[in-house]
Amino acid sequence: QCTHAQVDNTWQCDCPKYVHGVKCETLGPCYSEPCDENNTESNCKENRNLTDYTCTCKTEWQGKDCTEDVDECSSSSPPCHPDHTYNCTNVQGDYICYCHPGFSDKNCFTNINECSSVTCHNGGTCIDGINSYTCNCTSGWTNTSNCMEDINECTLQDPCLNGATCVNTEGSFSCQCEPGFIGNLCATKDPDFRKISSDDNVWIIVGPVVAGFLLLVVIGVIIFLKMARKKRRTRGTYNPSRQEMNGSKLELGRVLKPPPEERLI
Ligand SMILES: [Ca+2]
Ligand SMILES: [Ca+2]
Repeated sequence: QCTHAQVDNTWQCDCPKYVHGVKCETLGPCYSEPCDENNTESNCKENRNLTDYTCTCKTEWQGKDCTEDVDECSSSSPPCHPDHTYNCTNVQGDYICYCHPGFSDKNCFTNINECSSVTCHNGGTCIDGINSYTCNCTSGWTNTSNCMEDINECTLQDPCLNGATCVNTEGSFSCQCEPGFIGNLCATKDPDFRKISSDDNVWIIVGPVVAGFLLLVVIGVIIFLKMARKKRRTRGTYNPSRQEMNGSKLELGRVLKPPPEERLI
């Protein structure tokens, strides 16, 4: 596309890319597109006197025309994380980092958060590890099953004190205290219970026994007295039941006889 100025006999040409000269008669060094277009960041650049060109390569490529692969794995600073990678493999135009379990991304820098796919139950907290996680369970739950399994405190180490009965529950346990003890673990002596047992409780048990004994004595005395009267009436007759009582009547007689003697004296 040229225009000719007749006045001063000059040409003005609009040349294609990398074509130079007043009449576009000179082809520049980039005209032949020497840079590999897939491997370059920007267009080919020519120097001022059109004797040379420069290709700006992508990082994966090198060489004048960006056609040579860069061996990233052999470079002075390999891209793969040194501690998270067990192998770096170079390929044309790229490289591959083989990450240790638990790490991800192209260069193995990311510690995978295993907690993102885990639920710790019953109020537990997930702690991310390397290729692992831990459920920090609330008390009463075991972390072997993401805090879903109850700990049987009673079978592990009976926490109840002073002879209390341990009762396991989901996520906890309880102690059924022996009389005289209170508290969650039955560790405390019940001060009220102490008074009852030392004073009142003795008489609750002993009182009826004593009362019953006294009652029996009174009844016995009454019966003895009645028998003593009947003894005189039934003397000389055969009566097994009376005779059975005679032993005691005789004793009673002995007991009863002295008073008249005393009176006689
Ligand atoms: Ca490479
Ligand atoms: Ca439990």
